[in-house]
Order: sequence, then structure tokens, then C-alpha cells
Amino acid sequence: DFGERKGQAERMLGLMDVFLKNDPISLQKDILHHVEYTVARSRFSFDDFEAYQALAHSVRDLLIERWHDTLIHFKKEDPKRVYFLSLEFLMGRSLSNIVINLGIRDQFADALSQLGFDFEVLAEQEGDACLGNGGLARLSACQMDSLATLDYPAVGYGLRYQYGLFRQVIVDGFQHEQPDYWLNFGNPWEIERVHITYPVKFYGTVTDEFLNGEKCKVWVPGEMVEAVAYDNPIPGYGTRNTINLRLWAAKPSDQHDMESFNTGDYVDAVVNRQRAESISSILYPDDRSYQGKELRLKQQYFFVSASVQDIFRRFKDTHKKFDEFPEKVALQLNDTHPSLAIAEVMRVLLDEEHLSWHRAWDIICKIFSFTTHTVSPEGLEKIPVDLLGNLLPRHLQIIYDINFNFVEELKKMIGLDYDRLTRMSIVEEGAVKNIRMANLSVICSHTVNGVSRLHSELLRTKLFKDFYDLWPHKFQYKTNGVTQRRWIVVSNPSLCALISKWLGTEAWIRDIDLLIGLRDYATNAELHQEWKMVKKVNKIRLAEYIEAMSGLKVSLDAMFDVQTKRIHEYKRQLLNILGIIHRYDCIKNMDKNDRKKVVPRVCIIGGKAAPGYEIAKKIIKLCHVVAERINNDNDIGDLLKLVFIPDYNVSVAEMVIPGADLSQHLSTAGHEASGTGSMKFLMNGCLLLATADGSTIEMVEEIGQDNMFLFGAKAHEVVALRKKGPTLKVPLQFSRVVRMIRDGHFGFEDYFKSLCDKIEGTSDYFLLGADFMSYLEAQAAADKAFVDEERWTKMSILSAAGSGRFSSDRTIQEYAENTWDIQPCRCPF
Ligand code: CR6
Repeated sequence: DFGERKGQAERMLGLMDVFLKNDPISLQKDILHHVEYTVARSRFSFDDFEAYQALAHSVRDLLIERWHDTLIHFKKEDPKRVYFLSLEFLMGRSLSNIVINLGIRDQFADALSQLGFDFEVLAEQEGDACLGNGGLARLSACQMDSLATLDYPAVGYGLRYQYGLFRQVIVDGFQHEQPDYWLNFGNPWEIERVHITYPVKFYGTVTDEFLNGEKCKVWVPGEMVEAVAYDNPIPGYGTRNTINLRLWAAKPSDQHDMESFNTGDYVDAVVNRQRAESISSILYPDDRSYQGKELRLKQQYFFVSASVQDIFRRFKDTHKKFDEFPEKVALQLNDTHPSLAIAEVMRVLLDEEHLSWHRAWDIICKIFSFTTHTVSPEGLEKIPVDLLGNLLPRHLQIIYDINFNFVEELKKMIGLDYDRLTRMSIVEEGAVKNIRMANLSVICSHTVNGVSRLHSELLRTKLFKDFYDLWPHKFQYKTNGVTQRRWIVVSNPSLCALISKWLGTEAWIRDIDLLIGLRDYATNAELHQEWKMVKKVNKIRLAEYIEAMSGLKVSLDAMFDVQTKRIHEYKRQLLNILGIIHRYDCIKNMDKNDRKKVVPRVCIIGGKAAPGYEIAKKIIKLCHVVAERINNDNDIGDLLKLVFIPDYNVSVAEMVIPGADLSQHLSTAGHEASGTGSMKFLMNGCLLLATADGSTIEMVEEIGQDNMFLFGAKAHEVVALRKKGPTLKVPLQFSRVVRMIRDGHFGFEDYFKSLCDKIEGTSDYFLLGADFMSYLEAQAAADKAFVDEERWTKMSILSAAGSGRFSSDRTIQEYAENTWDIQPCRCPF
């Protein structure tokens, strides 16, 4: 029987894959082959970095096989696919993640050790791919891992920036930015596809022409560049499926600028062509504000246009009728950054495929879904009409037409309520006329997702209230998640082994719900012992890093208290620092006996400030001057230390998070759409000290209030507190620590004046004063719990056990089922 034979053949192939090709000798042959022929070093003499390169190429070969098989399988089955459009992917390092997902880490480690190399040492040679800013970008990376693991037919699209997020260097306590030219040493994880290119057009004019007696629009561009595909295979765990992340790079187009070549200005013409490459050269380093910059708009359209052409090409390979488009294509907009895709798909359907407006619009309404990651109206992206009209004249027309139809329909539904019509219009009138990308996205998408329950509530009642009232059915939410493959298996191997041992299975790596099984052992003394050992191992690793970086020796008995994330006023790193100053001040004023009761702490802060964000940069400097003072105060010793970890990125996070006892998430309630760092800490059994904001509210529900240190005003109270303004009383303790900064206790008092002004009196927008006492109480509760080792360990186990809901596997499954309507498509082994 054919089915049976086919099954056997597939099993044989699987066996060959796992055993016959992956024995140590074969792997060593592969590695040495790459040393000699890819890295071009003698196989008798190569260093760690060269060994890493050769290893990476051997792994890449295996990856490419699976990736081919998956792409062929998808092509054969032709399922509905989701196209995930995101301007940012924060992948970090790839090697360890890939070999773990392929299930061949141990084989490679063995093969290497016989060659005299250590896998972990080689893995450390890899640089981070930082093609993103923060949460949103790392979320995209986690979601790609889950899409592959859950066998969903997905393609990620983004930009291949030549310069990733800037490197943060600290000089005298000040942040300096340095370019991250991450491609300097080559990137073994990408495959350049020189034959997959598309022309992308800019500027020019639109004319009316007649085609077969019908009037149609023709866009005559003024500039053309070429988009070249770079494919990054993303392997799933426990499956052969390996999906594609396609990043576009800009190259000069052959058709570009023929005129200047003909006029003889050869050298200038060649130099001018190089400008095309600037489109994909640099990642914008701000994660919350947008300032209508032309280059940014060019980047957005560049990646959207290439991706849309690619999607149409794939569809047209096998389909003739566009009515089938929505059955095969789901387009996911990761925030508004890719929302020009709406106008672009509309343009292609109208002007190139010559569909009627009615048919084209019908397709648009069925294919787009939109996830917003923003909480405040100021965070929503707007594009000046002049800018858009100049760069993309045809798209502006289309957006105007969409808006005209929408407003006409709206009038029929709500009447002539001009205020509301003005608010909901895609076009914002005013001194500068703007296109509201969020309104465009909401109007044209079938589903609008928030990233946590609270966020979704805020969207429905505030940010998009007008739209929610009109189309309540469009609004959903998918609480963010992170992948346990990266955040436990790769970054915390000891915890991974421990969990598998106690659950008696590794199945939780694919099926995170099983983690809950740890609850059964929450008070088991033997588990407690092993759990503490794992934490100790990770604390040692972190302490060594701190010492290597700053020369500071920290005590392993101290509580490692961590706040690492982008620096923002709303995230309130300042509250943390004020708390530390308060603690320092208290210890200074204690007698010997009281000092014995102090719980020693190592406070760790890390994160980048956007280069133009002055206040955030001052917070970094403040952290350094306070650290300098405390760490050099012999009177304090190990009771308190403060460390700033520079250049926080994915690989630093992988080391910091497992080593944390406590982590802080201090955003003023109602300001953090979700927060995903907290999920990584939770999975690693780190206790949370947090406000009730974004996803932490849902964490309380999973692990219980007793297992977390919650504090601060709730989202609904924040509004009332702000109204109170000047009458709001702030505690003396708060005024005292701010005064210490103002009085120059830590130096630089002139420099910090504006920072202090921001948090005193009516200008304390993020309510540091109002939340201060409650913050100190939560800190005291954490101290108390820490001394009771048994209680702390139990809380830690229960944190990890209850973290299952925050896996991106759950998030992606919800998206697949409730938003994209796609099915798994598993590549046979
Ligand atoms: N800055 C949110 O602020 C959320 C991530 C991912 C953010 C954060 O709360 O967890 O997105 N928003 O959903 C944006 O990037 C606009 C972020 O990372």
C-alpha cells in the first residue's frame, strides 16, 4: 500500500537525518570542510572564531535542507499562509537556538569536543543581530519561533538593516552611541537570493490613461531602486518545519538614472546610485515616537512594496482568480509601520490587475489584520500629507479615496456628528495635514488586536473608542508571549534539565501547559535544594560577568535585583534609583544591630536610551553617579551595590535573566501595553515586583497575588491622581531623596535639575511621588520574603510553574485560530 510505503520512506529519511549523517565523525568532516573551503583557513590551524564560522556553516547546511523541504511541502499543499510584516526583528544570536530546535546540540558538542573545542565557547563568538529596538522587535522574533514550531505556513518579511540598533558605550557615566555594523564578519544565517529582486518605485507623477476604453491611473515614478531578498531560515522545535524570514536590502536599480549615464556624467552617476543603499542602511533607534522623516517613510514603503510583489508572485504562480486571494493570504500588520501595505495592495489590484474598486476593496477587507502595541494617542504614527504625496503620489490618492468612501458610509451610520467624523477620519486637518496610519489600519483590517487584556480595554474605551462603538466585532486581544525555547532551553540549560527531570519529560518545550506540573512539587525539599543550586549557578555566571565588565565584586548571598529594559520615563527606572538612594540613606543612619537585619542587595539596571531622549540619558547618568557613591562607600560594604550593565541586548538578557532573584516592572499603570521582559523573568523562576499594568495583571491571575510583590496605583486610579495635581501630597521620604540629588549629594546637581523638576510638584506626570510609599512597602515585603529561603524558593517555583500562559506558542495559536484562520501544515519527516 502506497501510504504505508511512503510512511516507511519518511521514517527512513528521518532516521538518516538524525543518526546516519549526524554522528561525530560526519559532523567533524563537515566542520573541517568548512574550515578549509568556506572560512579558507588551514584545517590544522584555526581559532575559536574561525571554528564558530565553520560550525555555523555546517549547521546552516542542515538548516537549508529542512527549509527546502518545508518550502516544497508548502508549495505542494498550497495552504493559506500568514505573511507577518514587521519593520523590526530582534533575533539576537542564532547558533544555540538553531541546534536546539534541530535536536542536534549534543551531537555537535561531542563532535567539537573531540576536535578540542567547547561548544559554549564557540557560541559566545557570535554577534547579536539587533534589527529592532525592544519589546515589539523581540516579540516578532519569539513569534517566528512559535510559528515554525507549531507548523504554521508563515512567512516573515522585514528589512535587512546594515546597521542594527546602536551600541551603547558608557563614558564617565554618560551614554554614547556607536554604530552597529553587524555584518562586518559575515552572517552565516542568511542566504542571499541574488535572483529574487523586485523594483521599488518612488516619487514621480500620476496620469490618467485609457486602457481598452477604460480610464486608469498610471504612476510614472521618478526614482527606482531594487529590493534584494535575504532569506533567514527559522527552524521549529520537534518538527522538520523550517520557515522563512525574508529581509530586503536596497540596491541600485539597473533601470535607475539611465539619463545621467547617457549625459556622460559617469562618475557622479555611479556615486549617486549608491544612495539607493541608504534606504536599508539604518534602523531608527526610537521605539515610541515618530517624526515624519522621509527616509523612514521610504523604508516602510520599500519593504512593503517588495513584500507585496513577492506575495502576488507566489499567489499568481498557482492561482488565476483574485477572488481566491483571501482564501490563501492573511496579512498581519505588526503595528502601523507596515500599514502602507494596504494602499499598495489596493494599488496593485486596481492599477496593475485592473480589478474594480468594489472587488479590490472587498479583498482588502478580508486579508488584513492589525496589532497595535501602543497605549497613548501621541504614540500613534502620522505622516504629513505633503511628504506622502511627494514620495508616493498614487498611494495618497488611494488613501484619500478610501477615506472618502469611509466617511460617506460613516455619515449614513452616525449622521452629521462632525466631531466624531473628524476624529475618525484618516486625514487629520490642521496646520500640517497628516495621514493617521492607525485609523487607516483599523478601517481596513478585519481584526484589531491589543497585546494584553488591559491594553485591549484601553483601546476600546479610549484610543479607538469611536471605532469600537462602530465595529465592536473587530476588536480582540492576544496577550503577548515569549518562546520558552530561547528563554529557558537556550539561556538557562540547568533549569531546563531540572524541569525535564521533575516533569519526567521534555514535552513542555513544545507543550508549555505541562509546566503547571511543577506545582505538585512546590514544597518538595529535594526540588528546593536543586532549584536553589540552579539559581546559584546562574548567579555565579552573572557575578562573573559583572566583575569582568566593571571590576565590581558582588556577594552571591545578596538578592540580585534587576531592572533591564529600554529607558523611559514611564518605565520609571528613576523610581528604582530613588528607592536605592532611600535604602542607602537608611543604612547610613542605622546602628550596628539594625544593619545586621538588612537584606544585602545587588541592584542591577540596564537598558538603552533613544539617542535624542535627554531625560532618559540623564537617568543613566544618575544611575552611574549613585552607583559610584554607594559602591565606594566602605561603610556600606556588601549591604548594597548598584551596577549598570551597558549595551543591554538579547545575548546579555540571556545571561542576566536566569541570574536574577527579583525583577522590577515599574511602569505607571496604563502605560505599558503588555511588557514581555517580565514573562522571561517569570519563566526563569524570578520573583516580580511590579505595578498592575499590561500583562502583569494577567500574571497575578496565573500565580496568585501572594507570589508577587504588587504595588502602586491601578490604571483607573492614575487618571484620578493626575487630576488631583497640586493638591497631591508626596511623602517626606520622597522629598528627601530628591533633595539629596538637588543638593549635589551625588554631584552634577545642575545637570540633574531638569530631571528633579520633572518629578516634583504638578509635573510628576508618571506619579513617582504618589507611588513611592507603596513601592517602598513592596520592597520591604520582598526583603522579608527573601530571608525566608523556603518561602522564597516556593514562590520561585510557583512563578515558573504558572508562566505557561505567557508562551508565544499560546499567543500564536490564538492568532492562527481567531485572527488569521490558518491551519498547521506539517512537513513529513
Ligand atoms: N515598546 C510596548 O510598549 C509591548 C511591546 C510588544 C511596545 C510594550 O509594552 O510589550 O510593544 N510598543 O507588544 C511598541 O513598540 C510601539 C514596545 O516594545
